[in-house]
Amino acid sequence: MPFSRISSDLIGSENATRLAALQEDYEFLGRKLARRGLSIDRIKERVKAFTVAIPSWGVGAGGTRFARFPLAGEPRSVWEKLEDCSVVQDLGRNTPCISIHFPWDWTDDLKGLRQAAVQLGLHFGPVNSNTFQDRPGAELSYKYGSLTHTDRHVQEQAIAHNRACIEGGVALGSKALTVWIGDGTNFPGQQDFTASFDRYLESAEKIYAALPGDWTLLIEHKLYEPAFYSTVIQDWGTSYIAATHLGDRAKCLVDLGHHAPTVNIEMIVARLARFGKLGGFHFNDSKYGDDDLDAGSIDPFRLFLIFNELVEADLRGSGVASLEHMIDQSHNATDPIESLLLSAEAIAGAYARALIVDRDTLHGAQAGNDVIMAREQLRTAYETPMGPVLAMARYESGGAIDPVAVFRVSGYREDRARDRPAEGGATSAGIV
Ligand code: AFD
Ligand code: MN
Ligand code: MN
Repeated sequence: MPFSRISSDLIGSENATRLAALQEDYEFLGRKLARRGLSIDRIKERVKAFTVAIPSWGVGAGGTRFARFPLAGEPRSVWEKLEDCSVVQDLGRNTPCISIHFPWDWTDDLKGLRQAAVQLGLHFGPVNSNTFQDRPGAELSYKYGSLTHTDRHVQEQAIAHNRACIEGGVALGSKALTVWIGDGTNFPGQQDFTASFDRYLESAEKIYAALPGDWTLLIEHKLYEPAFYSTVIQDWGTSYIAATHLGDRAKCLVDLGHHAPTVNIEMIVARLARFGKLGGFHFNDSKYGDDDLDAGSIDPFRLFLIFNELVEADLRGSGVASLEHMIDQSHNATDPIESLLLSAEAIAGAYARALIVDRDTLHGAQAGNDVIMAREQLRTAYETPMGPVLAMARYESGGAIDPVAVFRVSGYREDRARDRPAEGGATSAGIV
C-alpha cells in the first residue's frame, strides 16, 4: 500500500475510546490547578502554541561507530522522510517543522520539496550544514578540519558549502543555518588553539556575510568527538565569543548532549538568554556523552529546569517563542516515529510544568533566602502530572490522545516495510 496519511477517521475512532477518561482526568487536574490559582485552559493554550522541529535525520535509524542496524520501512530519501515527519505531526500536533541536513537531504527539486511539505502541513526550520564528512568525489578532504583547516582552499570549500546551504534554505523558506563542525585535534601539539579559532572566525565571517537579513546563524558547540583531544568550538564560552564577534544575528545553539557530565546546562541557558545570545536547542538526553537518547528519557528533571529558565527569560522578555526548538536524536533501538512522538511530548511536558511554577512565591523565597520554600516551588510543579493537558491540547488540535497506540494500530510501519524495500546505505549511516 503506497504512502497515505494516518486517516483522521482512525484518529477519531481511537480518540472516542479514550475521550471520557481524558475529560475526567483533565477536570480533576483543572480543579487541582485552580486551587493554586492557575487556569488549566490557559496553560493548555500555551502548550498548543508550542512546537519543536524534527531533524530529518531523526526519522531514519541511527547508528553508532560500531554499526547501524537498518529498520524495515525506514525512509530512503528526503521525500520519504517528509512522509514520516507528517505522521509524527498528524498524531502529535506539535512538530510541524523539519530541520534538514545538506548534503544528506539534497535534491535538485527544492521547490517541489517545499510544496510537498506544505501539502503535508509541514514547513522547514533551520538548515544544517555538514563539513564533518567528505562528500563522495569531493576535491578536498575534511580529514584535518573544515572551516578551521590550515589550507585556505579547504576552508573555502567548506564556506562555499555553507553558502549553498543558505541558498537551499532560502528556496525552502528556512530562516536559519545551524553550523556544527567536528574540527579539532587528537593530540597535544597537533594544532595551535589560537590560530585554529582565528581561522574559524574568519570563515564564519564569510558565512555570516552571506546570510539574508532575516536569517539567524546558529553556532552549535560540542566538547569532543570526532576530535578527542581538543575541539575548536567546544563549549558555550567559545560559542558566545564567536556569536558576539559575528554580530546580532549570530546566536548559540545548545545541544543538551554536548556538555561534560554534571555541567549545569540550565545555568548556561540562563546566561545566554540574559545576554541575547540563546538561539535555540537540540533536545535529546544522555547518560554519558553525546548519546542522542530520547528527550526526557534519562533526566526529565533537567529538561524541566531548562524550561524553567526559559519561562524566567520569557518574563524578562526574551524567551521561548523566539527560539529555534529542535530535536536531535539518534534512534538505534526504537521505531523513530514512536521515539519522536514521546520526545516531543516530553519536551512540551517540561514546558507545561515550568508554566505552573508559582513564580511569585519562588521569587519571594529567593529574595528571603528561604531555601526549602524555593526548591519546593520547583518540586511541586515538576511533580504535577501534566499528561491530561498535553493530551487535551493534542486532541483539540486534531491529534491523537494516545499517539503511539494509534501509530501501532495504523500499521504504518508494516506498510512502509512493504513499499520501501531497503536500498542499502540510503540514509546517512553512523553517528548523527
Ligand atoms: C553531529 C553533532 C551535532 C549535530 C548533528 C547534525 O553531534 O549534534 O547537530 O551531527 O549535524 O552528530
Ligand atoms: Mn546537535
Ligand atoms: Mn550531537
